[in-house]
Amino acid sequence: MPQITVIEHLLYHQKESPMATGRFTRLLSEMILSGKIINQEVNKAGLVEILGLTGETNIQGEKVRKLDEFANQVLVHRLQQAGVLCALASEENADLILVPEDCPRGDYIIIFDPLDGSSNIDANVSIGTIFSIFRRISTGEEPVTLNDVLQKGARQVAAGYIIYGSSTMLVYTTGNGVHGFTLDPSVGEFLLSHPDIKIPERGKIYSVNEGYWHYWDQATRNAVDYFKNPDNDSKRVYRSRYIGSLVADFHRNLLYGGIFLYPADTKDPACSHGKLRLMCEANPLAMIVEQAGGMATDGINRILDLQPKELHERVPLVIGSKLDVLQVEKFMRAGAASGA
Ligand code: FBP
Repeated sequence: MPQITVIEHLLYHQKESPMATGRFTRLLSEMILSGKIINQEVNKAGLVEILGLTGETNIQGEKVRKLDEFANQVLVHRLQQAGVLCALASEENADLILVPEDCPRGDYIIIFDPLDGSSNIDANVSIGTIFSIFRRISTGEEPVTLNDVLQKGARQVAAGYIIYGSSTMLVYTTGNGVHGFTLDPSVGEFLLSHPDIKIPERGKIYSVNEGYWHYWDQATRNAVDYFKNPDNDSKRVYRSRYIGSLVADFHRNLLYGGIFLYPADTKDPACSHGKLRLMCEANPLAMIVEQAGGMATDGINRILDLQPKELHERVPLVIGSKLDVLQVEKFMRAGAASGA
């Protein structure tokens, strides 16, 4: 396969859309550079004073890790001065981050989870950066408001993630399929390694934290139970795989086929609507999985059709191979109908 860099890939696809101005390529270049800087720090985390906690607690009520904070600072700094954004939102920041007066601005809005799976950082488990890109709604001199950001996922113009694992990969979509690029450390470039990724229609893997079984409603239990003995058909065995790092679990299922679930549960009031964030986790991964032929729901409703009400709202997430997600929907609808 000819060695195509991600920027060449972007420029090639940019030609296909007459409206293209190069501003999107500029934005993604800043995301890519930020990813390379974060990757450097992640790779040598055990050698430099960057493991462990900062002592702060973030808007999610989570203890902030030093690498989380580092990744967030790199992204905010690089993206704010990119000249193509009017606002940013981070999982680590309670409020919208506006572009300073003295910086050139644009119409794009980016929402990101600087380091997903951060609870796994110190144990050298794959983690990732997730991003979602919209165009602002308001026009002209009007100030950018939350209304510009709280758009349905279906209005995303692009989404992607960078996974820092055995190799570092960028996976993104602009609505023209899903493409994966692997970072070649010897040239410092993300090179096309997984063109036009398609997720198998039915998987062989289910990923869910079964440690929360006792906090699930009956419909959720029935759905998860299904993957342990699908249609009593011993030939169809699903393997259980749960890394506890959303990007890593999602990426594996995207390539191999499978389903990831983070249902609502009663273990913690904060998780009564699931743990994962709609804007910076569910929406971008939902756009990617749909572009790869898969599906993403909150158990019943399409994630990309959900109207966000808050920047950090949580949502139950069922995502992956289409036939597996539809299977879960059957149980959730039956549960909703019977009030189980
Ligand atoms: P953050 O690290 O970005 O807060 O992400 C949340 C997360 O770590 C996901 O990556 C993962 O899927 C989930 O939480 C694991 O949660 P749990 O430990 O409850 O299974």
